[in-house]
Amino acid sequence: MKILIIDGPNLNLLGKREPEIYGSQTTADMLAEVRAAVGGRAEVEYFQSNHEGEIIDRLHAAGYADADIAGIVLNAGAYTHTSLAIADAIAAIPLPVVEVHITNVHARPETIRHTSLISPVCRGVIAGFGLRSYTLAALSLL
Ligand code: CA2
Repeated sequence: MKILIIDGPNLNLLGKREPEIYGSQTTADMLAEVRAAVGGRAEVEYFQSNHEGEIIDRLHAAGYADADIAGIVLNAGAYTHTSLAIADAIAAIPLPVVEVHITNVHARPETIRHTSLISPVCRGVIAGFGLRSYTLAALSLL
């Protein structure tokens, strides 16, 4: 059984830019924490893209081509707030998707971050716990 983590745009910069908002830990640190928490219960696969269509293609493949994926942890980045296309892709696949955010998007000053187009089609939402949000999401899928 596999859990797939998908990161959207700019999340490749984690730990390298804006540490005051996103912390100084890297994606490798996040994956190590998730894998340690999940233990032998699931394999954890990671995919990051800055391109909306690639994220949609990965969701489709997880839902219809990769037989062993049990659920998806998705940080769609800023596409969370803008992408009806990603929302449609989530709705179109028969897998639970947990929406995650590093920051508490509702506490951020830009009001557009208070709206998520993907929340209504996700199984649940975890936001505001730093990189631990990913671990909490993976454990919720288990
Ligand atoms: O809090 C989150 O996880 C977000 O999904 C992060 C997105 C933001 O647009 C959402 O509103 C909330 C931005 C990701 C940018 O990631 C960076 C990481 C390090 C340095 C610069 C950007």
